[in-house]
Amino acid sequence: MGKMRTQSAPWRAAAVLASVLLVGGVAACGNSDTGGGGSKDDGKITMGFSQVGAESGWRTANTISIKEAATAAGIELKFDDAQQKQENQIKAIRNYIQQKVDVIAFSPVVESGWDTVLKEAKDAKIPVILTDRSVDSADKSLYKTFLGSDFVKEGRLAGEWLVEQKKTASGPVNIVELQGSTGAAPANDRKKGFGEAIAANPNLKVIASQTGDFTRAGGKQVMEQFLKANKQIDVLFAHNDDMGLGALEAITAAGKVPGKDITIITIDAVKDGMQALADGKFNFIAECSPLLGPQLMDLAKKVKAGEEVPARIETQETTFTTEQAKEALPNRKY
Ligand code: GYE
Repeated sequence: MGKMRTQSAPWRAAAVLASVLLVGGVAACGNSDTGGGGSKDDGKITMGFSQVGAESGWRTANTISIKEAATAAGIELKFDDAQQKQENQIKAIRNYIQQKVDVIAFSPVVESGWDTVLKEAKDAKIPVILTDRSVDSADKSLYKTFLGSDFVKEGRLAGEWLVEQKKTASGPVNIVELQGSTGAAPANDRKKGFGEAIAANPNLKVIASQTGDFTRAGGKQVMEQFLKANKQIDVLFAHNDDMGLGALEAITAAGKVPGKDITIITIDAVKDGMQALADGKFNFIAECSPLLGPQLMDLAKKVKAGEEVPARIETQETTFTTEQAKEALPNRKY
């Protein structure tokens, strides 16, 4: 206190204000709904996590990141694989509510249809963290934060690269698009971002666009159909590496050279995708990082402690050409 007296008036005012805020903050914590569902208070955090599935290399890397980060953070992880089905995710979340976990985290298969179950979690006072993909719920109080990429931006970066590559094209450039899983945020948003970017050049036309469900098998099968139905395909835009990798087989089987006869753009930058890019079979990848585990565990601790967290935490990402892939590949973690 002696020190306080020597402070100038503005400093004193600031100190008083700070202590008022501090007290206010503590009081708010006491009333907040982040208390962790009334589970036994042994100091240990239990997280219930509902994963989309195991549809892609990205997903595998994401699952490993989450499991490893939970162990490292001393968080007990209950993990469920929804096999790409929303109903399975809803079931898993209801189980976690019943088990009174401290935090629920999940990566929603699709964007819509979450309000009811999220409301159930809120009523049970269990905080929810969205990771990787978001929901379209209007009520933002149904979850604490969303940690993940900007998928519209990824699509836009892919489209902008193509616009630059084809800026001198004098005739039509025919693009086929392999979409991600129907209704999933990354499928909706990547399509949107790409579409907006290529509108800058009227020569660039998406002549066919279908879902390949983010899988290699899906990418191969749909690309086969595209190749049968369309004589001239100049560009493939695949919403993830795996579908692009599946499409490579279809393109080669059709007697075309991937990366040359057909320019291939994908998203993710997982190891197999980066290898295809380094080999010149892909031409461009917009990165989407699956290494969300450590940040997720940090957020879980903060949320459990009743601390404020930002409503949106965006993953930092880059893009790769063939030359850049060759350089980056030896140090890639996934
Ligand atoms: O791009 C794809 C995965 O939600 C960002 O899901 C993720 C996407 C990723 O299956 O490979």
